[in-house]
Amino acid sequence: MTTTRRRFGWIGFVLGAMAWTGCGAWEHDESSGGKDASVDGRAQEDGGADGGQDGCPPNLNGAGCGTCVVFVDGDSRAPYPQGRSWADAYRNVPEAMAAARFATETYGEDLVCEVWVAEGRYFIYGAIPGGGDHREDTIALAPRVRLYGGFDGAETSVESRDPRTHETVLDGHEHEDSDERVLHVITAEDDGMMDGFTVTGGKAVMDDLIPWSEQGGGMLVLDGAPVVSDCVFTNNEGKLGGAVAVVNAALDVSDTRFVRNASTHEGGALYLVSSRTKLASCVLAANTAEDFGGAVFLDYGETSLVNVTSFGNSAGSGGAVHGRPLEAVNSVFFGDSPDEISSSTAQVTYSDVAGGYEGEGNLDADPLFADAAALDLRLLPGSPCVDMGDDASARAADIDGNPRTDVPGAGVPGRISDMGAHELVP
Ligand SMILES: [Ca+2]
Repeated sequence: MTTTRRRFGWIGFVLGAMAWTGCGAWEHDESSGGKDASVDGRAQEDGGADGGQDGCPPNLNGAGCGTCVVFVDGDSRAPYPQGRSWADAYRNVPEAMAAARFATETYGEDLVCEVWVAEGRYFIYGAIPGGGDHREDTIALAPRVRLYGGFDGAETSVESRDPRTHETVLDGHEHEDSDERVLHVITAEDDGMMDGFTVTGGKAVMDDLIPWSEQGGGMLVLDGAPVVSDCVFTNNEGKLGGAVAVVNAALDVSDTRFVRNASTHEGGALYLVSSRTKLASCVLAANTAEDFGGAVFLDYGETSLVNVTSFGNSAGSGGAVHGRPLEAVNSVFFGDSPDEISSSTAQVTYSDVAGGYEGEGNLDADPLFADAAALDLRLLPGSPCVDMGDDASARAADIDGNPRTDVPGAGVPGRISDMGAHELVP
């Protein structure tokens, strides 16, 4: 695939000026020009205080150089950044991902690299240098590389960041006022993970010369089993899968919102073909498809929805979900147009489905969202969905991290979990 060739070209661009000489020596290649000599000089002068460590390659430190973190901050003023600390942060994500990928592929099969991205908006179109088609610029997930957003830009651990406070946006546009957009903001052709981002602005439009150009404006998954958690996909477009397309691959998504994505054909938010995809504690809201599956289109494979709330999606058929085979539990499908679930083989249980759906524990009732017009889909006290889920299927916490809570007098005695992405905590 063209994007793969360009990605490896980019790694060479970043790291070609340096050479690993073994036994802890990371030296500059003098033949490559004076600019990188100052990079190497900085690394030797302030490597320790800057997050690096004497004798380790850039981004590696700790015992045996076994810890790898690559920093990204759009406000970084480092003249020749190597991503070794917040002060030395790269200014864009693809550059940092290339460095992390290089480290994992070079320094051992057990090495895991984390990429820490500070709050702000990162434009992806044009972020990868070179003369290629910038519509193909993308953030390529990779095995053993963990991509984290939501940092203020001073943290020293992943646990201390807060993505809800420090929104970190991966935007497929060239800049704020540009009509130029990438085909896929994120691409996965193997395992990988991302957590704590807003993904927006991708537009997967058909181009006969570019394979998969019409699938997954926000994210295209073609192989492996990547993991997405605590993200928002919004205002992405595609012919097949406005936000995400998964074809012959797996995807595990949790605590994630898909809002106002659009497809000109199938799958306003997600297009899943021969995939193994699980959505847990997710919201699907106000997505549109002109033909099938306002939020989700699926065909073959295994698709599982656990504690999902679907509202305000629309399509020609299957306002929330179209396709087969589907398994849904502890979920809410309400206010989608013209219908909720259009599927010949769906197992739906312990769920609230407008218009009703055959299956154990199902309801047909207004879920009483807090403010549906504003897409605030938390449950109000008195909601029929409270304490009506199947506890064995529910995750321990809801999309906001609230624990499962037994509300006295609500639901079925002995049951704790609510239906939908949100747990009512009185
Ligand atoms: Ca409950």
